[in-house]
Amino acid sequence: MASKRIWTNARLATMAPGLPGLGIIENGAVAAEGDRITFSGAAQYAPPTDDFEVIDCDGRWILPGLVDCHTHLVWAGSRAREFELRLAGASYEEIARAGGGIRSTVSAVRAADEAQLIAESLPRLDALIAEGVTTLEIKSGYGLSVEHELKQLRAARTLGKVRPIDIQTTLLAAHALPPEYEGRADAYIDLVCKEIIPAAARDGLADAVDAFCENIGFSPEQTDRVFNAARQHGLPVKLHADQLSNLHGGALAARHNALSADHLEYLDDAGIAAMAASGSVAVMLPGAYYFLRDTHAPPIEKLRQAGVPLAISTDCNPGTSPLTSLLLAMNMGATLFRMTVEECLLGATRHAARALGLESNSGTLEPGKLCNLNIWDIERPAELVNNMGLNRLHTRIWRGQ
Ligand code: DI6
Ligand code: FE
Repeated sequence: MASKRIWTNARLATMAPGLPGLGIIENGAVAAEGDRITFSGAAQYAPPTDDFEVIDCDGRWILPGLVDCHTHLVWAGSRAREFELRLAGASYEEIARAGGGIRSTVSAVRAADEAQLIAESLPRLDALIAEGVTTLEIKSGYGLSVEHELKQLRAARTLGKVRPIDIQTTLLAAHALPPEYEGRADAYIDLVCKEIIPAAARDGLADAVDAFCENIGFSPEQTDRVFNAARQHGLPVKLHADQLSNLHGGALAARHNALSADHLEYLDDAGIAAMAASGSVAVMLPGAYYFLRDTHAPPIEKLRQAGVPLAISTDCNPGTSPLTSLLLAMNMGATLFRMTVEECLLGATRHAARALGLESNSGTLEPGKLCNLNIWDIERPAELVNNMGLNRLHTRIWRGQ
């Protein structure tokens, strides 16, 4: 029989859509059978505790497990040298055009076997887990060939077997042009559409497909082709859109009913309207904005007015956001993008789950969802956004355990 556990004497921020704000319940309880929540609400309505293992939370706060919905967590090597070059005045785009940037990580990833990729990625994963992340998206995009993209995706899937966390994988083969395709971007997109996407779909290694639509990445036309191929293989899409320039990526993503469009620093009004109509989530990545010392913030106020759901994520990657703290990402969302505490917390739970198509399983404390939750030693949820570097996680529960 499935184990039955109940967490009592807790204050809940359920993030449930039926409730206002954070869905706060002051005197609450959460019950689970096996890996699913069976009750979440006011203590007075909780089931009798007789056949439950009872965990007294001593008045602590329970929030849903954190969801980091946009990362490039699996890579090899370091780009700290590039960081020094940028500090000395070089721009990210200059370094990329000179063959550094993403391509230098591509060389390191191609040279590594799966075991090395896993070993190098585990400390990053463990940092996120230690802060209460229970669902994590990991993209490929540093292999850029059938063999190496699949290797990266397999490493990502394996991480979910060796640690207590739900991993969603995204194929980002259209991340950069591999050196052997220099000057032949359309031929590389052929490879992505005709070989890499089909292979990842065949092996069940990808839950979604992403692309980097950018002047230093791929054009809107090439992105369209990638997304059409993804659809043919039944895979949902998401997009790195309008990060460094306005290529109307937000609108393009919306046209393809993307789960999300991410970055969006240069998103324009038409893009906002298109995203509002499609229901795509806008994923904010303040770590990259901070690390690149960007000054063009995404149009948060207009996105808010248009009712576009906002998520927030680390974008953990070696070149533009070597960030392994979703808590700090929330702090940056508030300080740099002027997101409210409520937006940051919903953005790292309910809306992040939606950006992964996981809204029926994760992101809130509601009956029927996976029992992924965190017990925090805090006075109020705003502390999770306010603190910079202090981790007040008391207990992390993944799938009921
Ligand atoms: N946008 C980013 O910020 C990362 N990828 C992307 O498409 C950068 C990845 C890197 O520099 O290694
Ligand atoms: Fe990214």
